[in-house]
Amino acid sequence: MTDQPDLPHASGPAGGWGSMKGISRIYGETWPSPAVVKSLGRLNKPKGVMCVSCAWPKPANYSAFEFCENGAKATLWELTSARCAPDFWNDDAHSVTALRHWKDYDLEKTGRLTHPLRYNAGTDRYEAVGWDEAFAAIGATLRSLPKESAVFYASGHAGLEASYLYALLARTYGNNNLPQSSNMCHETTSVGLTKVIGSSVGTIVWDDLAETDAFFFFGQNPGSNSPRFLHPLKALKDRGGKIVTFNPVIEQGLVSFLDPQNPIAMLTGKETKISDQYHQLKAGGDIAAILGLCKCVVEADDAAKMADKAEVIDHAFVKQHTTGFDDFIHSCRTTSWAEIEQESGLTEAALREAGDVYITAEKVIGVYGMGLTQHTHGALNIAMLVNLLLLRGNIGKPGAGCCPVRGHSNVQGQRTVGIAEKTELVPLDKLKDLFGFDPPTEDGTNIVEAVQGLFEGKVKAFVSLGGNLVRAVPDQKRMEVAWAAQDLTVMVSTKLNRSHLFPAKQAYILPCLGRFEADEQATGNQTVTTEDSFSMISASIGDRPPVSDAVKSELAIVAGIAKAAVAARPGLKWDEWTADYGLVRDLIEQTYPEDFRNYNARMYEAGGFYRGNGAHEQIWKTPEGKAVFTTPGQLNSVGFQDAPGRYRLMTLRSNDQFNTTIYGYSDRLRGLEGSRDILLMCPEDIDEAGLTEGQTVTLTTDVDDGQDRRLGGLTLTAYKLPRGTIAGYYPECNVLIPITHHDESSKTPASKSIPVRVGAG
Ligand SMILES: Nc1nc2c(c(=O)[nH]1)N[C@H]1C(S)=C(S)[C@@H](COP(=O)(O)OP(=O)(O)OC[C@H]3O[C@@H](n4cnc5c(=O)[nH]c(N)nc54)[C@H](O)[C@@H]3O)O[C@H]1N2
Ligand SMILES: Nc1nc2c(c(=O)[nH]1)N[C@H]1C(S)=C(S)[C@@H](COP(=O)(O)OP(=O)(O)OC[C@H]3O[C@@H](n4cnc5c(=O)[nH]c(N)nc54)[C@H](O)[C@@H]3O)O[C@H]1N2
Ligand SMILES: [Mo]
Repeated sequence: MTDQPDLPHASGPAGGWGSMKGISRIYGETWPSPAVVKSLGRLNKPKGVMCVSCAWPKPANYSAFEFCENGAKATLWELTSARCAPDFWNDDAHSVTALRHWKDYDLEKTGRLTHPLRYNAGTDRYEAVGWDEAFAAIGATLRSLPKESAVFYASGHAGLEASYLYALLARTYGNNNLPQSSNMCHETTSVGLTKVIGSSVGTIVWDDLAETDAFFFFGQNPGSNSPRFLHPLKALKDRGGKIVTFNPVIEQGLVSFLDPQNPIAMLTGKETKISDQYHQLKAGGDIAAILGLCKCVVEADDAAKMADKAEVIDHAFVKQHTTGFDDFIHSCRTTSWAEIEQESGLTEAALREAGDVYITAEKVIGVYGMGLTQHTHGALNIAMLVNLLLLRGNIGKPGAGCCPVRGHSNVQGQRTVGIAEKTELVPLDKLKDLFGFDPPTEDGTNIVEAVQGLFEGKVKAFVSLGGNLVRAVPDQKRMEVAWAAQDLTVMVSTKLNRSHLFPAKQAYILPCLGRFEADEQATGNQTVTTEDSFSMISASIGDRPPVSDAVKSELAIVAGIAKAAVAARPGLKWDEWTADYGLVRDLIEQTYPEDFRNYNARMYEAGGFYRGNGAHEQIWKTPEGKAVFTTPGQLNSVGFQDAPGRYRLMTLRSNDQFNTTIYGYSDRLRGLEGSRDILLMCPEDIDEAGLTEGQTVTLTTDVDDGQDRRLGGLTLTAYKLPRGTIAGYYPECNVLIPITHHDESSKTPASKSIPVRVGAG
């Protein structure tokens, strides 16, 4: 355990002047108009714009500046004055093939896309095309293909209205092939949490943050990925609460925070210490670590019983609300501390110290992110965290619960309104009634299945509502070849990205409005809505001038494709819906009446309106009607054996990126500057491997399936990590992940524990 962790590389606190510098550097690089500052002031407020960055909730009692470093960067990046207009392609150096040698950062820097584009194989360039012509050609190709061979992917950006119609487009076209970015992200949550508490989303609400006694963090990095979370963390520390963190990397945001919105703190440099305890466990060591915590609870409960003291396990809760308790307790008692230490990489003493905090706190929130979801046994990681919470009744009472922190701003909401490949999640009968067609009943493909379909040549057309799938998925090298072999790629995008550079036989880039821009339709400027990590639904209204006259809204583009690809029927009113998004909200309300009651009025409520969640009320929608204790079948989540020379590679995000969008080369909060082509390894492992810090190394995937996966040119960087755990950046390392390496139940790629070897050169 590291009580006051000494940082591996010098870095200031999260927030503070560093975050101001980060924002102003992006301002200097993107040169948006000064009016942008006004847009920042509207962020995350009623009748304002909901941030395009992460899905952290928007408080009802908002502050003057309700945004963070991350949100400000994403805003400035979207509102850049740079334009990637059709004349970009006139430059001799700008063929599609040549652009493949550009870095992601340089592609993004070309600016916002202004016109619909079609690939011309003769010139190896994209060229401007009219919207009607593009829609007609896309529709004709889609209609000519077998229905099951087209895939409709969504990254978690687009609002609920466009997303609902997108799902309807796929179903009226004829399939449920609706994979989404959560398939690479929190699908483990959707599957894992549903199994154990009957809810696919987190159970806490905003007020719980102010009531809790302790946060337990497992593999979530608020400093980089959801910085507005740092405010409730600081508030907890100010009122004497505890924070305990489990993470192989010492993340600055979980060490200390200097509130950039507090002028006195900024001037005095008075930072808040965040984690009381920081446990650097092995990548994939969470099952053992949490079992250790549970063992402490069980032992303390036994001791209390012997001494006739108050019980430590909430037996009344366990009896009334759970099943599987006896088996689970048995595994806590019979698993030895030696095994737990071996598998977690933590000492019994450290785990007992963390266990004491858990036992002492009346109300605990368990927070997690990709550090739990992106493993072969990711769902078991989540079930273990739920076990820990259930022992003391920490789900469904004020100040307590399970808090998965979602990524994209509307990633959770897109699933809510029907972007789902699993038909059990969608009220198909309602769709049949509303629109007068027979929705396809066969499940569609998730991301892994879609990529496998691409590799096998079965997938022939890919429509993408946002995102950069070629860059975000595993097996990226194979993906580039398979993507380009399709008949059709259609990408609804704001900026140029790597997925555009592997055009299919017919390839279109359709540029869309960003969320800050006014969305003028026949009935006036439109409102869109999003759902955050706490299931709150909020309106968002853009007011900036559109990036060009030739871009369309996401909803208008979805409707345009649908009109061309799907047979007309009286119930399908694509034009009317485009004219008035309120009509689409009415349809959403009719499809999901419990969640969206009085939708058009309630969406303007400060902080959004709550969609509700059974588990929050201790109603467990599991087959057993109870919350489920899970007895672990193994003690680590990695799904492969340790072997000499084999390491567990974690793929990390820097503070200077939003997924595949790279803002720059500063990972300020980890003290790493200037390059993303690095491999982090602890000094002991570097010595043992006979390597030297600063030398160039190559990573090779240690999986024997006939594929050669390697990534060279990485500078070996000594870093404070547990033995055997190494780290590189996402998406650069995605060439190394086999598509078959995923969570067993949800198929979320296991991007936090890839078996690799490290070689010189
Ligand atoms: N600035 C910025 N913000 C973002 C994003 C971004 O790319 N940049 N992406 C957005 C998206 S889509 C998402 S999903 C979220 C992602 O946000 P997070 O869920 O925070 O995801 P990561 O940063 O990938 O990883 C989180 C942490 O897991 C730790 N970790 C790795 N392996 C393990 C393990 O085995 N056990 C434990 N306990 N910890 C482990 C890593 O060290 C890291 O600190 O952020 C969103 N916000
Ligand atoms: N190795 C590894 N791989 C990972 C991860 C990891 O931790 N490690 N994380 C995974 C996770 S959590 C996720 S969510 C996925 C992300 O995968 P994706 O969601 O597919 O990727 P993004 O980088 O978020 O997509 C960026 C692109 O979206 C487009 N875009 C931006 N704003 C808008 C908009 O408003 N509308 C539209 N239509 N387009 C827009 C731009 O063209 C931009 O280039 O990656 C996954 N891949
Ligand atoms: Mo994500």
